[in-house]
Amino acid sequence: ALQFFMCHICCSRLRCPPLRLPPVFVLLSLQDAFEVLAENYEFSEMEGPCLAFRRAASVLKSLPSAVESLRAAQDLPCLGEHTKAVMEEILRCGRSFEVEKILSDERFQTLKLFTSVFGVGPKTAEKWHRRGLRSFSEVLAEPSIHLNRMQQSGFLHYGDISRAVSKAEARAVGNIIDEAVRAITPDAMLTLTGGFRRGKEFGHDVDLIVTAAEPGREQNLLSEIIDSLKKQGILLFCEYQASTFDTTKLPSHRFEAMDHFAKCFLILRLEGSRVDEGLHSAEGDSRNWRAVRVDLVSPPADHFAFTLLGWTGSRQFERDLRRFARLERRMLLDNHALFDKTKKEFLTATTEKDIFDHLGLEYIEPWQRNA
Ligand code: 8DG
Ligand code: MN
Ligand code: MN
Repeated sequence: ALQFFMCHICCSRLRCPPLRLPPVFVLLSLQDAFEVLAENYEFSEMEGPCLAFRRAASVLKSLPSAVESLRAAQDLPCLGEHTKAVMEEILRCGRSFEVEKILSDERFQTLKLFTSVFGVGPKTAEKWHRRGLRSFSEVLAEPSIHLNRMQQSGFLHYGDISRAVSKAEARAVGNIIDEAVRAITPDAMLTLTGGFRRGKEFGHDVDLIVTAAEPGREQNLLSEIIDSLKKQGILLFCEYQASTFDTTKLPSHRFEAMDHFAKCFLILRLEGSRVDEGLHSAEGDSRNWRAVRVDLVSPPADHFAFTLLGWTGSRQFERDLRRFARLERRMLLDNHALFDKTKKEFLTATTEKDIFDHLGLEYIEPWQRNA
């Protein structure tokens, strides 16, 4: 059967290439196979097939049990010819020639390794690969390569931030930021979002939304939180992006478009979280802290519901919801707003339920948005 390495520390099957980890062999599921194909297309910037395989992986994820027979596979929606062929091959022979070829492809492995660094996207990874670089040490030793601040921090904290964040760690991070917020103003509100809000046990980061009681009052909130974290000596990295939000602008067609609300990408030092000695840290290092990636976004209060819905994910769920709004309802939805193209007006919402109501959908609980 088809096999692949799984990192048993961070539970990530495909996203954790720290080479020093003892690998665990697992069966490669159909879903993993599709994710490999999707990622390979992403590396080649072929969005269409990439999304087709992502969607197929999501369809499988949403099923109550694994697909084990061709018959069960036949009735599944959203699967194209290519997807079906791969599926058939795996169900018939337990392996996929195409997937195996990708997994053993040197370019795929290198891009996978490089993009696992915080701040390194497919374009940068491709550039480094084209220059003949194949490992972190080669990248770090190359004098002509200038790493930006984010990438420098990405390499510096690589072991920690490629290790999964637990629910307890997410809660601890939430408490630290909540305390900072309450010291700044009593009427601001902090909300956990992202994968943890969907009930996931582990995540790659902690996603939080912070809002003030009234629109406009959130303006200095993020900078003040950042100052507070800095004073506490726990801010290891911070990239702050000021708001570029414009109330008159229509919601974006493109899902991948960046968020316009004020936000920051952080790496925080979380005390009391032990690091497994000898695995992710240098030998003999028994520090009692770890680095954690945190995303913080700060929308004005009257746009909170859209931000909550948009940042709760999953990415595939967001894509599907926006697509549904556009094609079935002639409405444009993004992290900021909902626009009705027929009425030519913005629709307001104070809760996620309001947004589902506008879309004529029953409320979907966060833990049902994992596909
Ligand atoms: P994970 O961290 O457990 O791996 O999963 P996740 O929580 O679902 O993924 P995520 O990468 O943290 O993204 C959470 C949601 O945030 C996702 O639905 C997309 C959304 N998001 C935006 N804008 C931005 C942005 O500018 N940067 C990032 N990193 N995420 C964004 O809507
Ligand atoms: Mn997340
Ligand atoms: Mn995030």
